[in-house]
Amino acid sequence: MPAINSRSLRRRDFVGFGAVTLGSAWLGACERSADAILSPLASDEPLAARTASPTRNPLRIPSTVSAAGLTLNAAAGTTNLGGTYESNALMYNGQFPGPSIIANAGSTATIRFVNGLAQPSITHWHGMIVDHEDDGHPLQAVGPGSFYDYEFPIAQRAALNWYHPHPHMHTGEQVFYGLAGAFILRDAEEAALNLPSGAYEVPLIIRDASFDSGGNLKLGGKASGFLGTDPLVNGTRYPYLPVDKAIYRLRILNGCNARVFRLALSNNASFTLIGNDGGLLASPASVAQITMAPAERVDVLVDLRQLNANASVMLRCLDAGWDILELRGTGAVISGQSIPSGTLSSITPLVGPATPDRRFSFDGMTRINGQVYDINRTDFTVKRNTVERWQFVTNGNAPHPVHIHGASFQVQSRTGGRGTKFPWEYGWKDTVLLGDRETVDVLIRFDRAGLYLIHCHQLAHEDQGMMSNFVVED
Ligand SMILES: [Cu+2]
Repeated sequence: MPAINSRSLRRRDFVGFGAVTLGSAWLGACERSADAILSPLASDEPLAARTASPTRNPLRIPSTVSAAGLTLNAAAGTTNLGGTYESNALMYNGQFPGPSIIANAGSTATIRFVNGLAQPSITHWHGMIVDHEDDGHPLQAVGPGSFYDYEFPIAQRAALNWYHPHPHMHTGEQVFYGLAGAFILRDAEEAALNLPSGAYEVPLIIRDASFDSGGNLKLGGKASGFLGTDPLVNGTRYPYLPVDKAIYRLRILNGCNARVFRLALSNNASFTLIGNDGGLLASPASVAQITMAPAERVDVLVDLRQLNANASVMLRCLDAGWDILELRGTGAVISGQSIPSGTLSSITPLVGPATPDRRFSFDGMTRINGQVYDINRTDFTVKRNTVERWQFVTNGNAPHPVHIHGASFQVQSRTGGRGTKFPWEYGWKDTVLLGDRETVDVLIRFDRAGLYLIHCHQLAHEDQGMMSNFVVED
């Protein structure tokens, strides 16, 4: 295994940092939640169908920051979730979700993560293809009051990636209480398409949550995974977004711990799907519904050019019965936009073996190929610059959103279960949904040597051990 902390200056004790603020009572409650998620509870979370018409709150749009010279300070605080909803939270730079990090291809990210939490933490840049020292592996977690310095080139195509904690056994809890944010990459290929931008490009971090009687976020514990009672979009309860008569580009991330969304529009219009985890698709696809597992992203255009003032369209989850976001018309007319057709991007197919090189069985709620995660154990090694075919299977307890660090992959096939490769599974992916009875094959090639991870992104499964270390070597 490569030396993990060879650049020892990256991490430092930060004596005296914020120590006074870390002992609040609610963080104690947080610790108990962490215990709870590791043991099954008797009751299921209710799947509340939302039939009432709540007062809606303006959708929060996270502030944007450059990836160059950024400090991300994770700490406990309180946040307004819209209207009168106030909650305790864990936040990056006091924001829920964290600020949207923006970077151009060819630039360099220099980011200091400062751990102001009462637990170990480390930040993983989900979807970013970086060397292992910058990947946020749980071995790199730093304790309360310490920091970790990242420096990596942005050497990949435009995409909506994101960032979140990745400490061993605490990821689900820290993500649930608010530690997540968008990491948006830009490049010339995307810019040439003249896609809707500015106010017409909207990042949507969609997730579920539950609350205690005081309105504070409350993480219920179930080994099989947390399902919350209400949706939150960009940290807003019951959000609405004022929209012009225009085409909107929605950059959607499923930021849930466990819930799979089946998204649709209430006017039965289709989305124009233009991208996913790894950036633009080769060509647009018209889809009426999109299934998204935790950590998956989609990039869609929604045509609201016929939406009159005060009329609205809901972004819905058909499975939960939720109106997640109201798109509320202003009546203002915007001209000069169009829905692209034809080629969006050039995607070179990976060429690799027809039969699997490796098979990963996602077993129960805690194991891959029969083994619970051991942070100090390397489970297999992979040759750099070699295309391999990896096969994912499960003996139940899905959904298992399978996520790989260190490379993007191309989905080849899904047999059994839903039995098809969906339009949002073309192009480049870093997370793919493995359902019960399904077998999913992907092709993957690693361009960097180092220690990386494959794991289930259902965060209760991940924290309970459904994760595996591997080393890419020359
Ligand atoms: Cu899983």
